Amino acid sequence: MILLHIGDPARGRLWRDLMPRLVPGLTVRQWPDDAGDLGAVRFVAGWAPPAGLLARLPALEAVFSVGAGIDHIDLAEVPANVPVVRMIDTELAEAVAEYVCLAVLALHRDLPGYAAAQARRDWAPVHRLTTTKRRVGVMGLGQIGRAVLARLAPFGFPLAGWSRSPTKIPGVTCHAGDAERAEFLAACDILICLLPLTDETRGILDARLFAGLPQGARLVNAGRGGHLVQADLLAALESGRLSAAMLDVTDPEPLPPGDPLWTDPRILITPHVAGTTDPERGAEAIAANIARHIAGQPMEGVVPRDRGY
Ligand code: NDP
Ligand code: OXD
Repeated sequence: MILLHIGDPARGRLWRDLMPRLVPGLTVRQWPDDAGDLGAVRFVAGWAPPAGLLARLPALEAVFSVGAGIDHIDLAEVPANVPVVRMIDTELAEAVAEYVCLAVLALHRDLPGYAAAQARRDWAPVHRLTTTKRRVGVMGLGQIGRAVLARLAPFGFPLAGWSRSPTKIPGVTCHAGDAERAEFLAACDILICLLPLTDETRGILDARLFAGLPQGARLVNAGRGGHLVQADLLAALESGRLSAAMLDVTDPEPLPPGDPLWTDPRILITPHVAGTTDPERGAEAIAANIARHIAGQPMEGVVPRDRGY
């Protein structure tokens, strides 16, 4: 039983040693240097399978994403009968929640402005708002959005959320769909994007959306770079519609050295590190799913193809 690992060779080596202990009979091979007989590959796991590879795997039974998102996998290349399975891991969700707390507090307490003032050696305090007066909204109320809201709750920010289908979260004003989008946005002094990247959400953080936010709102994007129209963010910062942003994801990644996002003093950038799957936990989650699959039980995190997330 062969699992072909695609991505970081160090993780591939760890999985090669660890996974056979978790699923007896499983052998882990590394793409492309140690791929062996592609005809024997039953599982693929990692980040982005190279174009054309999956068509060369006649025995393929499942494709596992090492991340919570699956947008890096071209679904058109995955045979219809082969499930695509995303990573469900509470530790990953908690890591993103920790990052978003950092970002929300940094923007709430005007850190980008103070960093710029420090560079000018300028002692320039600004008025501090209490958390109860800073409204925070989360786009995407999935496993990660909910973990983020739970971590933000003790700070006292009024919390709101927006998802595709209606939902209820205690202590959070929940909105759903296009019909309730404007009402949600109008109450977000800090907006956090934790959506999956799909045809519906690509470019959602654009001038139209920013126009619906309160004047001077702040943005955190920890979803995907493809959610953000970068030129619209720069224009919104220039006009004062937005006052600051923290971005963990960009398009492309890495962000090219000449990109104007790098040097805008109102923007804090991190290199897609909000939540990275711990290699051992990732192996355990995928091994557990393979064990379920072999036993004829449903796997956890299978992505409905028509939904795309
Ligand atoms: P889930 O699939 O659990 O949740 C997705 C949420 O987004 C759901 O609430 C869903 O609504 C909502 N949603 C999807 N499409 C739309 C839409 N068109 N309009 C409104 N709401 C929509 O995903 P996770 O919470 O596990 O992860 C979310 C994303 O976070 C990942 O896809 C990835 O892009 C990003 N991520 C980033 C990381 C980083 O390091 N920066 C790390 C991990 C994840 P509904 O509830 O109705 O289905
Ligand atoms: C993920 C990510 O999707 O790390 O898990 O971005």
